[in-house]
Amino acid sequence: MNLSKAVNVDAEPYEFEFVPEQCALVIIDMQRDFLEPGGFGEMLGNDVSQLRRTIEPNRRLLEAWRGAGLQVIHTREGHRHDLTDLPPAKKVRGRGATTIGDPGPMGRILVRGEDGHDIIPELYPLKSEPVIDKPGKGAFFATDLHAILQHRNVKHLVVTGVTTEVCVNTTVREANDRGYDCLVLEDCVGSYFPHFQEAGLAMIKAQGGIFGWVSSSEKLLAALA
Ligand code: TIU
Repeated sequence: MNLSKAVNVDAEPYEFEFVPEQCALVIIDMQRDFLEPGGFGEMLGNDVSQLRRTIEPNRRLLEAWRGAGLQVIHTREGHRHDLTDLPPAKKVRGRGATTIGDPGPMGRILVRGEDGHDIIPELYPLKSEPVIDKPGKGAFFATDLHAILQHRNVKHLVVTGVTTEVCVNTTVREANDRGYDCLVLEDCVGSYFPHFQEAGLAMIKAQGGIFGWVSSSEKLLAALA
């Protein structure tokens, strides 16, 4: 594959064009805390099984992306052990009996270094793939993601992960304002709420692609083949 030759993907609102060597796959927060029982997602009152359909399409995409020699970046939402980067408002939001930093079956909830904070085994990062630890919903806030992308001359992002309307949407909006073209793959992003999945994707591609493009892993893989 010629990594400097532009590729076109069937997408909405119109085809997404990217140069493979200038494109990174950004996998958002595919952590046990969101996808397995006993973590942050369940603590917020969600049925985490809703997100698990995203695992296999992400796994296939990641395998193909790595096989083509393209760039991969992973993110994780979470906080320092001493919780000094946890806004008090985020700690108390939801009025849950258990909150961020409290002990759970996978360790302290949403705390770096704990089992629940780590990425699920199916999508585990390679040593060569940067992992961005972020304290917020957006992957650009209080992280070095923009610097890493700039150093690597990245201009286009393929964004996958969870959840569609929260960390995926926030990151796509942050990326869009920084000048990146974002392609979101509907089968590789997931929400605890079907209507937010639909609305979250509709908002991205509306108004001529106000925040970016929407396609599927099947269409992206077909374009790369
Ligand atoms: N609650 C919810 O839908 N999501 C988050 O809190 N974080 C991410 O989306 N990663």
